[in-house]
Amino acid sequence: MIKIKDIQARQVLDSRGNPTVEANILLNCGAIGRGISPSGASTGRLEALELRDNDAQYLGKSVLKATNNINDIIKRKIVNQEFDQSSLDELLIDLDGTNNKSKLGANATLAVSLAFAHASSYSKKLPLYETFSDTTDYSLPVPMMNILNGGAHANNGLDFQEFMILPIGFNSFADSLRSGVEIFHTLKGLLDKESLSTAVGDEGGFAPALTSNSQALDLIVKSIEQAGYSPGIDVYLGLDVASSEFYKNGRYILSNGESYNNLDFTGYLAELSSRYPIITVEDGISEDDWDGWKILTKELGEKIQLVGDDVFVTNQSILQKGIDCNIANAILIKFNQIGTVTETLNTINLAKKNNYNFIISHRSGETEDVTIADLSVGTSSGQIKTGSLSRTDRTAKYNQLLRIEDNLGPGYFNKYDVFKGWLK
Ligand code: 2PG
Ligand code: MG
Repeated sequence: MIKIKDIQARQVLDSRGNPTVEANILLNCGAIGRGISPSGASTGRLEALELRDNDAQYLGKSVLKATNNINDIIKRKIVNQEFDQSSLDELLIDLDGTNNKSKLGANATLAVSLAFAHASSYSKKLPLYETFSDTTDYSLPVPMMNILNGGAHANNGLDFQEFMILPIGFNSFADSLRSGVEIFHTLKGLLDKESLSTAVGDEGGFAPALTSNSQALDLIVKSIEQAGYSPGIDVYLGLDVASSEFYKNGRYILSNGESYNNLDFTGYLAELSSRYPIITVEDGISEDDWDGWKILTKELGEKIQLVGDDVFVTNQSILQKGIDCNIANAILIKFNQIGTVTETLNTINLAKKNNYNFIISHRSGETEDVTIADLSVGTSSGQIKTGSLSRTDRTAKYNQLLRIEDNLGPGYFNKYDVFKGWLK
């Protein structure tokens, strides 16, 4: 148990220039820790609440209610008291008292929870990733790099939100990262040549005005080859369809006017994943279409990874329902969808126990906080989704993984077969 001496919260900015919550904790032993909450754009309906002021400041987006909750309600309960991570998180959950953190705000509880994780690892003189694990079973994750952005993260008319590369066939995280960077810059050259925009979207990937999902995938395959790598051997592809964004009245409606029911949309995704070396598809079906999820999982669940993001929202009880209904085979993990470190670890443990893959993920609104890099190593997630190869809010996480790899030494990259024989 560790005694907290002081806590201070303030409003800072995220990568989109919107306010977010930062908390700083000082322990009695002199250790300090800082946590900053990220923020999503294509959020799941059942995510924990991000408390915003909705007044005249920052176009309604200021978070002074949340920072005041920390500086007042939470501070009064934790200063001069002793905690470990789970007892602190339990107190935050009890103090909030709602099932979606709507009283204190998940942006407030998470910033405190993260700050405590940092302070406590500092006080124990341990790297942060060690504090997320009971074992020494670490691994460096395969990065899912979102090099072409669409959907709610860009204004280019692409329906799918993320077109990702997964450089799997490498011996180290550093080499995997290097290949991703080389492919990213090669893609830039290809776009330039075709007079397409090389401006980037919210997660640092390019956001050119393309006419179809196939055109995006063709460009990526070409850039992998031109960079000197083999698609489907060294480097695989991944999609975040974020289909809840274009699911209306029971149909999946694309911007070219095509409209599908869940069966046909599954067929469309199956066709794409047979034509391209796609190994993972996130939110291929909407969070409001569990029947569709069953169809998708039956059709593709043996062949590729099917990731639930909006549908599970890092929530243990929703994931349990998904497991019971046999939907998806993987979950995306985002701290701020649930609001504390302990609840996040509980959801991860449930996924592990049920043989579901879990992927540690950033949000589209990020900051200099790199905790997710440590979380992915400490929990041996095997995969991390943290954007493209530009913008410091994204590359900061990759840089932290480079530091951790140096610290651990060789042999930790892609150590376990998280792709379960899905490699074609
Ligand atoms: C997602 C995330 C991160 P957002 O949908 O997976 O890429 O986006 O943070 O906007 O929900
Ligand atoms: Mg998603």
